Amino acid sequence: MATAPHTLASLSEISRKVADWVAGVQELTAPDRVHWCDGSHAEFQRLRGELVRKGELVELNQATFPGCYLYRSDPTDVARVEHLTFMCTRSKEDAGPNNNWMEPTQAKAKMRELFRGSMRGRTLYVVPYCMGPLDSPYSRCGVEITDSAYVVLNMAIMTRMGRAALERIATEPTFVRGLHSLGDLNPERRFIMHFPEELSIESIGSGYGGNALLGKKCHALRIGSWQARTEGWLAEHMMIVGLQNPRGETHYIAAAFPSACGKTNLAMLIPPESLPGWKVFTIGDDIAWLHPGPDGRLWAINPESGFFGVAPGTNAATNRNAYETVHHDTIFTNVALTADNEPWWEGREGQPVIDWLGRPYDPRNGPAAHPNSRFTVAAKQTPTYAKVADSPGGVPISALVFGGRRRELAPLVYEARNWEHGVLVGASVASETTAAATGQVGIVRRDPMAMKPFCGYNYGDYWAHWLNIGAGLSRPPRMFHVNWFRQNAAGKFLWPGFGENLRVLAWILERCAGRAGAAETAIGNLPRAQDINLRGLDISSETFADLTSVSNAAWRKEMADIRQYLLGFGSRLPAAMLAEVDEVTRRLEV
Ligand code: GTP
Ligand code: SPV
Ligand code: MN
Repeated sequence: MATAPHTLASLSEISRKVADWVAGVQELTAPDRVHWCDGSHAEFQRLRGELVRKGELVELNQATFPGCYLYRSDPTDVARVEHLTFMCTRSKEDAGPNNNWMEPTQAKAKMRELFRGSMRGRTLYVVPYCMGPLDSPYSRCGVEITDSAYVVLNMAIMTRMGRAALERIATEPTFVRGLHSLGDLNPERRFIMHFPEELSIESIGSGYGGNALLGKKCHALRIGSWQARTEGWLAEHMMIVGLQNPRGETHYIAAAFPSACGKTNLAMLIPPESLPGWKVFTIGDDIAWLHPGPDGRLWAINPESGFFGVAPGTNAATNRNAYETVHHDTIFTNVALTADNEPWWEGREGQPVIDWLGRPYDPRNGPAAHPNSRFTVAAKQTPTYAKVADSPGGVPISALVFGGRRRELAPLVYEARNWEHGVLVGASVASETTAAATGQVGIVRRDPMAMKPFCGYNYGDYWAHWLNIGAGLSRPPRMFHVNWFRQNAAGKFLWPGFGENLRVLAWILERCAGRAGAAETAIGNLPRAQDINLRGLDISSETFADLTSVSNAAWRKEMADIRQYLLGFGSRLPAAMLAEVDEVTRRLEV
């Protein structure tokens, strides 16, 4: 039988609504050329080659790091900029005290002037992408328009990008519109604006990470959390990992930690030798979209397809998995170089000779790699990457874990009594700030559910939504809080962390199965030394006691502080949250 010749529609003809939008943006930004991205390997290589020829990408040692390149961002453009990030909702209350707010018409007018002619002399790239597996009903699509080829390369790794995404967009009623331009990279003219009511994002003046890869924090979290509330699901700053115990049972955990607090490392953890028989399956390292399933459980997909991970601290001892993953086909941003033209960062073996700014390394200038230097790499390169990560229905979650970086107060792990208490535990997360965002590092701030920079609406409404989601689950995950970062008086971490964190996760899963014991405290249930497998771990009983100590006096102060914080959300705060605070406070008094 004769077959019709296989013709592919040109990309610009696949979706009328995308093409119309592109035409409007083209008129405003005046680029020299327009390129519609098809997401092919050939396209990736061609764009990468162009950047190398222009000197924007540095080819690394291809013998030891094949397919690896270094990108140096503008020195003033090295992290997310929370003070320049806005939620532009019609009502200020809807954005809430947790967000910067600008009136949408005013924000639009301001951005219009900044975008006018901003792509002159440049190429406008149209980047259609799908967040989540292309065939998943949970996935959501968007199109990013950008004038940065580096952004295109990163989006190609981080999302399902190209023709197939555009074909899906053509069949759906809506898509998220993300307009991005490097502008002049002047921090005075840098803004990241979100218009959730019309599912759009406008970002100018930065080419870095979450400011510029609009599928990530802007779409999958800020706009995503808004869409999720409307549609009855949750968009969270969570990693997802599967753990198979020595009996062969596999369970999935999702964990929310603030930026640079251990999600990527936990997603790729390597079981210590003294815990034989455990297997780890990596699903996601930064974002989880959680949907109530027909079986009353919560099901998670990772909307991303790559990792934009923190480089410093990554080595064969802490995270051999990540270390091996980034040895080929990886884009490094703002790392240092060795004499052999290999990438280098603090915590890696060898010596830096060129720092992240391209200068000869001099320790008097500070760290060789920028503290927020990163690698961009396809998830499927990770040795532990799970097949189910591409499953359209996601994976069922047995436990939700919240955590922060706190040198004091928060114990190694504790379990919430129930969902409502768990929502308070999540809302109580506080953590030391890190280099992932500009500003001072090491200051403890409240970061509920690790979503302070990413929740696209009023936290009061967000907690109400969390409470509603839980009320609708007949088999809700149990909820926990962990802290890998508690320190002794000398400033040394009490817990070895990394692969050894599996001991804590194992206890968590045994609690979910109703098999592990715990001590009840006012703040929740904690493992005693006999409840958790510490075999083969060099830790004294005093240290374990310190790690799991709960000071009622210190926690009374903490709860008073949390109450004050929650009251700041006024009438939007669900009464159930204050009832939970009352309950913990009452337990602390006895
Ligand atoms: P984002 O990508 O910014 O969201 O960060 P993340 O939460 O994925 O953090 P990541 O796993 O990249 O870790 C950030 C830093 O914390 C790195 O320097 C790690 O080496 C360090 N780290 C991660 N896990 C542990 C741990 O268990 N203990 C200690 N002490 N450090 C850790
Ligand atoms: C974070 O800051 O939480 C990150 C890096 O994952 S960025 O993509 O810049 O948001
Ligand atoms: Mn993150």
